[in-house]
Amino acid sequence: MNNQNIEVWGFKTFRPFRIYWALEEFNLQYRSYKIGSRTGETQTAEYLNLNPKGKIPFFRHNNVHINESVAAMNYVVNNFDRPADFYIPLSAKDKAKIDEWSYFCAMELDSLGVYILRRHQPVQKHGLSNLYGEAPNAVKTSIEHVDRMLKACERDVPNENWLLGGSPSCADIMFMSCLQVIKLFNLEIKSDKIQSYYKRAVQRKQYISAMIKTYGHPNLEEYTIENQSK
Ligand SMILES: N[C@@H](CCC(=O)N[C@@H](CS)C(=O)NCC(=O)O)C(=O)O
Repeated sequence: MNNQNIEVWGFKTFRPFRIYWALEEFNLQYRSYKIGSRTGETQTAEYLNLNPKGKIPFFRHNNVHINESVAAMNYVVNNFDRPADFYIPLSAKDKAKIDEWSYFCAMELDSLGVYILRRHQPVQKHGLSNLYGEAPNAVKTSIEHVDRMLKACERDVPNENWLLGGSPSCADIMFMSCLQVIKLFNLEIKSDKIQSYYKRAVQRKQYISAMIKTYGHPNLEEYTIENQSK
């Protein structure tokens, strides 16, 4: 497919990161607009016309407009020339496994985990309780949920390589994007296996390029949560 005119809106947070990592894996040229959520930039008439949700990320390729990060990541990996070192599943089993990781990450780790925490933590702890209300029990149970879900997926995290074998796939993009936020919020990752998977993954060149594009730094340690987009 023609790879001109790829554009991404949004930065400083884990959801645009998913798209940047996919684009870097596919070595595609793209234009990125560094706008943050809740800065007012997502609420202009011009932006709302592009993305009525008023959120980031937003992805555009010619007349294809996508306002969900997972859908945009999948669009990139399914529609451009496949690089040798990125795994696109061919078997029904591996396709299902990648879907399983993607939905698990989007639903259990992101929506029911770190995003609940983000919305209801007190502002001093980098939450948005000023907007969404304090909810200590929701915060407590979301932390417990992340812990339980990491324990549940540990069995499927390999001791070497990537989730589906020798090359990264969308499963890794999704899992790493969530592990990033889990680390930003200083939640404990109790599993040594997941810790060592994370340490391997952050060394990948394309991951580092996507980190720089998203956060302005190659690694999370140089980045503080105060800087992150909401
Ligand atoms: N399901 C969406 C979630 C997008 C989302 O919530 N983005 C956050 C920043 S990472 C945002 O723009 N929040 C502002 C708001 O909720 O108003 C996706 O994965 O793209």
